[in-house]
Amino acid sequence: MKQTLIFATNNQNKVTEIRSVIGDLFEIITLKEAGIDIDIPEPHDTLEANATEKSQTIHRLTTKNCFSEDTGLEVAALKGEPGVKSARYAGDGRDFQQNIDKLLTNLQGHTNRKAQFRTVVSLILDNKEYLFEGICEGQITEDQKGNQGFGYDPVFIPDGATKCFAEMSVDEKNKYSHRKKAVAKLIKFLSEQTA
Ligand code: ITT
Repeated sequence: MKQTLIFATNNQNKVTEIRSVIGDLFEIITLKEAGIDIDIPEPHDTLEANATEKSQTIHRLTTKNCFSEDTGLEVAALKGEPGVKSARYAGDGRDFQQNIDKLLTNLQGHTNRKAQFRTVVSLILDNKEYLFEGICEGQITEDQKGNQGFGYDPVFIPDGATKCFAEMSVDEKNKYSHRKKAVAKLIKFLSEQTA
């Protein structure tokens, strides 16, 4: 029987991307589909602790196997910021455009445009937690381009590509993506458990 996992997120873009990687291997239930309507807290100062907080919150509510992920954009010239604060960089409105504007303003005059997306997945399987990491290195552009994806996608070009994430389809983004790399580790782990 196909394994079912609740995905502890309120971000529909993440659901689309992760479903595109997982395919038919596992069944992913969103919070909405599980009838859960809460704003999961992310109070900690590391991606790992926030990912754990999200998966444990949903596990406490449902007692079911579940996973979450927390992602941050870590910019070298800004000493790793916005990092864990990526969603609320320009304020609690969590506005993608305002976040991009603040990032480009803070990077004005910087020639070092190096950055990385880092995703931490927290899986709770049979009451035990497992963490998986995925990193995608790249550059922050001077101007934004494209209208696909979400968040900082219009200003991030992954190493090895000539266009930014927001100019790519989900499948193209998956060739480089931090999220894809973390989820590939999750899939490998789950496949080994059920083999
Ligand atoms: P959940 O906590 O409900 O999963 P969220 O949107 O709050 O959703 P995060 O706390 O992980 O997710 O926020 C990370 C922010 O970083 C997110 O709001 C985006 O602005 C940005 N982000 C994350 N993944 C991204 C990606 O693949 N491409 C561009 N920006 C991304």
